[in-house]
Amino acid sequence: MAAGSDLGILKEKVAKARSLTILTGAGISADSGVPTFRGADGLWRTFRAEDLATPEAFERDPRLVWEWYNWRRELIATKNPNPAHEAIVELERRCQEFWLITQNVDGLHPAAGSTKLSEIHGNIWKVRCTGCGVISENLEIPIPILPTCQLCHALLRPHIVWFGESLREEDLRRCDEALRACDLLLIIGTSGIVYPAAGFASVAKHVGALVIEINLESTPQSDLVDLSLQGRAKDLVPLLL
Ligand code: BJW
Ligand code: ZN
Repeated sequence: MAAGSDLGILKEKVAKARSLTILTGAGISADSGVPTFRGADGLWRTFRAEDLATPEAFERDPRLVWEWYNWRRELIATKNPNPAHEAIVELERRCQEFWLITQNVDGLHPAAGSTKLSEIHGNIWKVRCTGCGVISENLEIPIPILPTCQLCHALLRPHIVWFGESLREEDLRRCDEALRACDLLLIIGTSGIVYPAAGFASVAKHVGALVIEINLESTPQSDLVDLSLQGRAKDLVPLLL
């Protein structure tokens, strides 16, 4: 848990920020009951990323990959945004120049009401056609396996960025803009291992922003950031308001 004086300073910095950028990861949704990827109860303890979260895995066994996504969609559908997601919506409302970058695919930020955001790893409630590339919302649980495109009948895939795939150009451009413009970057609940998001703290530091991390534990970025607050996102983020 952070010292009270740290929180006081941070609250003031947040209130005075000219341009605020926030990067979130699975830790913020852990407080809603969505499993993280790494750590003791993380998804990668039970499932191998190479078998499920790569384009090669989908090519090899699309049925297995869709079964995994159906299981996750079923689980996420029962979860709701928590006070940390809600506090971020309020920060967006208060700060004129604001951008939220989330690695989360669960859709809990938009569900809470965030509008200025990039979901850089995609969204589990969207599907993309492997033939014509059309992206559409799909809230079916379960999705009938194997789903096909109504337009061209090719196989649909989850609209998710898997390992080895590039992030969308438009998202990368928008994130870069937000990171270079901000005077305060808040990094919440990410292990800071997966690129390119793992490099975002350095970009913001490079342009002179104050960088603050909120996490249950230290990360590879902890030595680089200006302040590292240890605790649960749902407890700490609302204290910034
Ligand atoms: C709490 C908490 C609470 C818990 N309160 N905190 C440069 C160097 C080396 C490798 C690469 C590189 N550039 C690219 C790569 C390859 C790869 C990569 O980074 N690999 C690393 C593993 C080394 N990156 C890519 O492939 C990316 N593409 C790309 O860069 O394209 C160009 C390129 C390709 C290949 C080579 C070179 C360039 C794409 C990455 C896509 C990531 N996709 C995933 C899975 C999608 C599947 C799905 O969700 O359906 O996205 S991986 C998984 O990790 C998921 C997450 O978004 C992502 C990040 O995880 P996150 O959010 O940090 O979660 P955890 O579980 O790791 O951590 C949770 C944290 O919360 C912990 O710290 C806890 O302590 C904390 N916590 N409870 C506060 N209550
Ligand atoms: Zn199609």
